[in-house]
Amino acid sequence: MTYIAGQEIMTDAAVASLSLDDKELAKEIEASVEVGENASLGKLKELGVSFKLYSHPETATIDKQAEHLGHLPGVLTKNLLLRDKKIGTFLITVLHDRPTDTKTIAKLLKLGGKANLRFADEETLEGLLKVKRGAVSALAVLNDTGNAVTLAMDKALMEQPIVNLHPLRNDRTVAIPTAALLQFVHAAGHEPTMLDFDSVPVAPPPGPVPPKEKNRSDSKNGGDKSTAVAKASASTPGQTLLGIDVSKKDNFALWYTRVITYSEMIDYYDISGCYILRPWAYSIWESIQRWLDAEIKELGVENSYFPLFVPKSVLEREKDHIEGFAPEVAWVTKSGDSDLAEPIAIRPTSETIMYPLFKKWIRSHRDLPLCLNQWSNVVRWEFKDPTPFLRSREFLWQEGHTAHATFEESQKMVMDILDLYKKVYEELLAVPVIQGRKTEMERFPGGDITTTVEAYIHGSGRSVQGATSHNLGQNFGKMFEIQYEDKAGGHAVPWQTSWGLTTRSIGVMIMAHGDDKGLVLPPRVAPKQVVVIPIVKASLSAENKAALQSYAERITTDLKAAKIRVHLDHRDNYTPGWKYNHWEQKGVPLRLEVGPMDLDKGTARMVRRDSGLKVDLAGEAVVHTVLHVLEEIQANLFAKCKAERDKKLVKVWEWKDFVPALEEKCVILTPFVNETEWEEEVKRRSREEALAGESEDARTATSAAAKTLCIPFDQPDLSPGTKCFVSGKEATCWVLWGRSY
Ligand code: 87F
Repeated sequence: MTYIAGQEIMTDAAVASLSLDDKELAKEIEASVEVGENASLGKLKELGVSFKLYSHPETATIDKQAEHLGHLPGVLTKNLLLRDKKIGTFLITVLHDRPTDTKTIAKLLKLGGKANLRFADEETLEGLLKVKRGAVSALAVLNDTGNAVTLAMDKALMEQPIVNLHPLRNDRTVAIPTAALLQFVHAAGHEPTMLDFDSVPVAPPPGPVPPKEKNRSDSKNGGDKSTAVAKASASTPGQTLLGIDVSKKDNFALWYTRVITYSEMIDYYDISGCYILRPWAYSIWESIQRWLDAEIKELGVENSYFPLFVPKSVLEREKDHIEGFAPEVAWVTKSGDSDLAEPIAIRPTSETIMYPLFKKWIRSHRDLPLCLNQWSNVVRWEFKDPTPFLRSREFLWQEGHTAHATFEESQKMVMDILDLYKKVYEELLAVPVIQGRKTEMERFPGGDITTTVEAYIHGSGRSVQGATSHNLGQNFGKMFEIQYEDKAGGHAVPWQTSWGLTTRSIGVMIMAHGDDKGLVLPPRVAPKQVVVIPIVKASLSAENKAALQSYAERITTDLKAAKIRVHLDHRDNYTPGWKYNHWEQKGVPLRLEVGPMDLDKGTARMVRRDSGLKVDLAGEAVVHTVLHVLEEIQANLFAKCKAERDKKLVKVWEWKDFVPALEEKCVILTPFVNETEWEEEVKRRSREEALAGESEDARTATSAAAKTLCIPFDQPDLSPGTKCFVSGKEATCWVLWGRSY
């Protein structure tokens, strides 16, 4: 449940299962704000702060809060009320993974060696802040009207855009801009003391525990990285690196959130479901674009650009096509304060924008084939749980639209494109896909045939539609009255196709390969394929430093000359250990460490991101080894992902084995009668049975139901008389089922 300053109510499906019904909750909040029962929300409202409010079961600890809300945009905080009888009482608000032992906090507060901080008891807490243990946050200073409490906040928190806090009750969490939190505490008469965790030696952040170096002649320099990180935090300001603090296996959704933010791919935005693609992510999109753009041009497709806006009358011209999608269309209804004469839709797809022009341009058989593509953004105002890349309200894609003289020619285009989509996934992103045709129920209703590539996410057990390619038949041609004079001088309607691949593909790749250290990028799309890290020790003479620097530069230049995307990280305010972690989180396929011993011996140490394997290379072998190993990593990622998928790809012949296989996170091939009623029945029954069962996944999942993914082109043998797994009728084909995104 999301509530924005009394104006907008939205369901966030990730917490929806835990929420009250939308209307009830909105009313409750409205009422509580008005009577001042939940004064912190009232204060936010009074200050004009936009906030989101999440409802969830009571979360008395930070771990519980993280479990329920860790996947949401913004950070969580740890909050403590500490007291020294002589010095005073402190409300401490720090990033959730900070060490909060009283000694560290006393040091950060600069209280001197004599301070004796203790956790305040419940009575003190309730007396001063009027809040229960487990519901404390910085917002509680509102109740400290006598200024008995000193508020101390994590300095690094100020760099975070959004913070999630309990609004004085621990069955709610409010998300506000961090700047607004400052505004709030100021308005409550508190000037927070800032705690600078970089100023005192603290333990290294949780997350990737760097392996101890063995047999590394330079281990004194780059050696035990956990020490390196600890030292980094201790000695060099601004070096704190948050590690991925949750494993992919334990909490997939939270892991994904951490990976995409810590790798600097995604940042969040004030509008739910809209995300910023940072350069690290956009560069991957550019790689996909570069490759696919060249390939579709080879097929004779030309790029073009059509407007973002669609007049209402045009969008609704083709009612059947738009009907099911209507709730997702976003509209512009005003310019300034004046209503527009006719509302204008923002394109959710461009059939209705392009086809009136197809009518104008296709007059003779000589105008065919007309094959256009556009790279653009589209907006679909989805109400399902948004997930960066996988389901966002605005996304980037290419949409291709072609018109042909014959069905055969159009179908060839459909299949050629589908093959390119398979290659994008398998050869660029290293994710195996299954090609097939959608069932009647799942196909795009505006067309005749929908073909698809379906990927599988091992970590969540869910499938994803990777891209689709449609044969539209003559449906749109008839609707838009596209007619041309054929060779015989008669009137003919062209056969059309449309096809699209979106930025969702990047999300699939992240989910498929990422690990507990962060992103793992396939070399073919990695913005940087190699990072070179010089191991420069403070004790090195200026002369040796310069020599090491130019050695690292030479290696970098050689790699660049071989067209390898390489980055030399020569920043002198970060330790090598910090840099190792940083580039690992960002998924760079290979790291080359060069230390003083390497300089002497003319070597470099190569470390693989996919396997962690380390090899010392002779200088002259660096370029060709790197080229070879990059290919090996690409192949290895695909093979690993395919093996994981194949392990979960099972055949089921009887209904009794179906839901148990789903619970095992399988994608399931079944003999099927391929009738819509039976497909609906499977959806209904699988949801019911899963929800009745014990499975945590099913109960918390966005959708517990299985749906058909496709009728794979690659059909196993179906001997005559084989029964459909659900209806008992004679099966007509093998169908692939799964839970999906
Ligand atoms: C949402 C709102 C309005 C999907 C929508 O798959 C319309 C639509 O037509 C809509 N969501 N679709 C189907 C899109 C079909 C087709 N268009 C070209 C593609 C690939 C690219």
